[in-house]
Amino acid sequence: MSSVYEKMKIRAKYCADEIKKHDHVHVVSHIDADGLTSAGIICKALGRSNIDYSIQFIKQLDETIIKEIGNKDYNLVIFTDLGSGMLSSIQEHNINAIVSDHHVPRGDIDLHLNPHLFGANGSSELSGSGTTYILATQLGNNTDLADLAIVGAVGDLQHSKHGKLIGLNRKILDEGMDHHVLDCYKDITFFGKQTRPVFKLLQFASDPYLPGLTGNEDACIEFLASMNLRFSGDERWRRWIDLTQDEKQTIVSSLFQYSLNNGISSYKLNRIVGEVYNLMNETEGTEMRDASEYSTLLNATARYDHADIGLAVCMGDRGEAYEAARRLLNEHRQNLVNGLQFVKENGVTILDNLQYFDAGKNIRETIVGIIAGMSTTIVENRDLPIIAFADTDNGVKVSARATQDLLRKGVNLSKAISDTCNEIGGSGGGHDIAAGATIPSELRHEFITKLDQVIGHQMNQK
Ligand SMILES: [Mn+2]
Repeated sequence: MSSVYEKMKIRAKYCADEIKKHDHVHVVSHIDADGLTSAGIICKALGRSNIDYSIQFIKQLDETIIKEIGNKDYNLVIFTDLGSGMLSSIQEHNINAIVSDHHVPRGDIDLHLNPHLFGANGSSELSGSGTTYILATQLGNNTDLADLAIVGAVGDLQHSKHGKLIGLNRKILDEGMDHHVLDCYKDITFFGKQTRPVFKLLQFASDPYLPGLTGNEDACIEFLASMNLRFSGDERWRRWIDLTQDEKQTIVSSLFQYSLNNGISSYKLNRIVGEVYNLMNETEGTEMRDASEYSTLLNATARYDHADIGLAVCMGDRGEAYEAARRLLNEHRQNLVNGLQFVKENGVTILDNLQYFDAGKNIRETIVGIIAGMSTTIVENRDLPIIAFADTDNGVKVSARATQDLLRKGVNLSKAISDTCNEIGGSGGGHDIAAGATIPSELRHEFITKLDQVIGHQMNQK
């Protein structure tokens, strides 16, 4: 009996053989970190096989877009990190397509590569980029692209549930380590180890939330200063990577002690340390060295309609495109700060089983979900999911964020959101911990009332 990985490779080989019949293909990918790395992987592989390509990034694959693609009469279209939910439509429009995706399949086509078809879980065991990596390895000698595959998996938070990558992601990680393009080890899990001053790691810590430190810059600086940890020789704040092993150990121990003193359960406390993933071909101290920072950099390009820049970074541009991506990341950070400030000033409305805020036009719909997630650091009640509304051109964007603790209490936001859409209107879905929808503006009130009931029901059933 061959393994799931071997079976996927056989299917991937079948898809790769089709690609090799063409000298030009069109790639359609999702506009987020997983979609960008998927596109980067397949475009690099195509380039190495001397196959021309064109590329298109989209937020969501719908009937209209599929029809447009169908009208273009491409010889072959490769869909990455999307497509599995729209297989019958792709077929109806007579598109010669390869779908390399990890979302739950609906329908069936011949050239379809998806972990679900082989009994693997597409939300924790393989991302769009991982699926596309398997495809790329059957097209040529592309094992070095395992690093991008892992960036996509981390971008989709596939490592977060278990504190490490599992399943097929793990196989890809192992391959990347064998080829010295990846490294993994246990370290502090907080964001920004490569590029940010150490106090920023604590200031933005949300999982676990550090009462008294999270969101409080002065307190974080003082906490570190009390350990004599502050500046480097040139009076600049040191980054995590600038610290010695002993200093890192001191901070981690102090954080454990601090958390214990502040009543954080050992279950949460264990999330301070977890597996982290480094890209060994990237320069230390750059975003691309750390899978988590890399995926954030890519998301910053995608969220501001500059997927082209993110893709160029994936393809290896460390000059102009990288500089542009960093500028977008800085703007993105400023927008997050402003968005959080909005939530601070306007507060949240608390219902029985959720809390929500309506950002109107004050927060971009593309970042309102992140702000909702970050709001756990400023709201008083962290035991309720946070829901956010933001105006869009065609209705209201709804973003919902939960915590691992809430999942353990029975909350499943993906299901709650789609059930509520079915009853009230709009369309949406996502993951158990993070989900979203777009609904007609006038349904805001009905939607939140129903969602409150649905989430209450989920927690009661547990
Ligand atoms: Mn994905």
